[in-house]
Amino acid sequence: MCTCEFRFSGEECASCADAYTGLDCTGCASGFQDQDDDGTCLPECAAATCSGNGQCDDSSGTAICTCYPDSLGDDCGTACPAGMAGSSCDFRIIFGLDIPVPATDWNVVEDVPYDIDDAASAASFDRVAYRLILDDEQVWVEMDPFTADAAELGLPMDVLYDVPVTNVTVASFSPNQETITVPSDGNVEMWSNCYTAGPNGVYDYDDNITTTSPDCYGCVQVHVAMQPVLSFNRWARVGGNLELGIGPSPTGNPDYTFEENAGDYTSRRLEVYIREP
Ligand SMILES: [Ca+2]
Ligand SMILES: [Ca+2]
Ligand SMILES: [Ca+2]
Ligand SMILES: [Ca+2]
Repeated sequence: MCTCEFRFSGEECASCADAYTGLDCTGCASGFQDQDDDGTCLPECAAATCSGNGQCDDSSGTAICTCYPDSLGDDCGTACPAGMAGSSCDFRIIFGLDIPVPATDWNVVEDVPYDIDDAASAASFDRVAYRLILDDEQVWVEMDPFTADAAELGLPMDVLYDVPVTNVTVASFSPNQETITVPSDGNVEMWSNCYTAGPNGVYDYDDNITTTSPDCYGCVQVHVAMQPVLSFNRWARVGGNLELGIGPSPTGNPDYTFEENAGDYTSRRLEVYIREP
């Protein structure tokens, strides 16, 4: 009876163990990898590794999942309770919106085709989060509240916020935006008005509201360290297409103003969450 070395198997240890292949069994079999070159082959990332609920990375030699904001577990196989999300499933959704392509002049809240609008049920909250899903990319950005009124966290119809925000963290599933785990300062730009590019001449984290023109263009933008993380514009405009982005735009204005790019994505969704202690 043989006790085989770890790469071998069989009665006389003449064949390769499951993860290995080759004459001397030093290669990784199909579905396995040795990205860290330590001689041990472990499963590589596959479609099922993260249960379809996260991103897989095996560059360290071990397949590791980073779960989307509404699932947990090493394999992202545990879903948060319905309507809950966040790294501890402790955020509750208050707005959900499947974003259309054309801009159709949303001027009052009744114009916005929310499929979830639970702001009225909100208790006091100590964190807020915005989540934008664009096809297989998404971003979750959370921060300390900039208002105590949950209704004002949705598309800003009769309020405007051009304010700094604190303790911002970002979970990103887009090559265009990094994940930010160290709480950072940021700012939000949220208004229905038209706006100008401001002192630096580009549309970005620091633009100027045209206060005399409410219901004119519209933006919901979250920025961290002067870089756009999440942008959703043009919803108060008549005509053209909506504007969406994760991270700064690779072309044109960093905050996607005037890009009219919503049609570049097949699925487009904005969600707003609060954490109620
Ligand atoms: Ca290895
Ligand atoms: Ca600017
Ligand atoms: Ca802006
Ligand atoms: Ca309008």
